[in-house]
Amino acid sequence: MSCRLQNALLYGIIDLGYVKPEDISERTTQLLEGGVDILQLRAKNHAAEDIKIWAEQILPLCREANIPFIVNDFPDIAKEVGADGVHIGQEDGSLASVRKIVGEGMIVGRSTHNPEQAKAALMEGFDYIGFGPIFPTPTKKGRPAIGLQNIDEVQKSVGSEITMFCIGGIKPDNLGTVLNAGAKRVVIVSGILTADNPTSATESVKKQLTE
Ligand code: TZP
Ligand code: MG
Repeated sequence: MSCRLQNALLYGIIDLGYVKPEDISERTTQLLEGGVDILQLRAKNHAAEDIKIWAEQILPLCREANIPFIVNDFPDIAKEVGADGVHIGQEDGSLASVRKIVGEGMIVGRSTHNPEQAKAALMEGFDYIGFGPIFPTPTKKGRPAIGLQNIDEVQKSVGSEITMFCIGGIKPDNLGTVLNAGAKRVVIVSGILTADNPTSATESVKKQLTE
């Protein structure tokens, strides 16, 4: 599993802020066909019982594509459905508290918003970090953009030890700037989900990441 994580360049998210429940399977298939390397279900302000149902819907599609499936915010749901991992934010408690629920084998990722949080996540033992928001983004309202200036340093320090994904406001047309600033891996949410053709949007960012 850690090898699949280490090799991942593009992290896709099925975010219920952009995807209607009835479109979850179709959108998942599009992202997988386009070449995401890891996929998360993120459903803010939705009931846990719905999130569990959606997770059970997405999981077999990720299994078929041999892609790790991550559940945002809910370690217990991740464990119950047999997901590959769980993602938590700064306010979601310690790694130890999540490990108590999911055990040792599961991927656990942490959102980080500055170099200090990134280093703390490494020290605590998280498997990967999200680092951002790099640019302002409607997907995470109220969270100020941190800009490009720390990417290189954090990628070289923390990112040489655990997998690091830059996140926040990244689109096909500004991805080059993020890569030039030192990023190696990215999470793209609205930049893919609001595209006319999510499959080709995914393909085009994947191409930029692999070139
Ligand atoms: N964490 C930091 S920025 C962000 C999250 C979940 C939102 C990323 O979404 P988008 O649409 O790619 O800016
Ligand atoms: Mg959270």
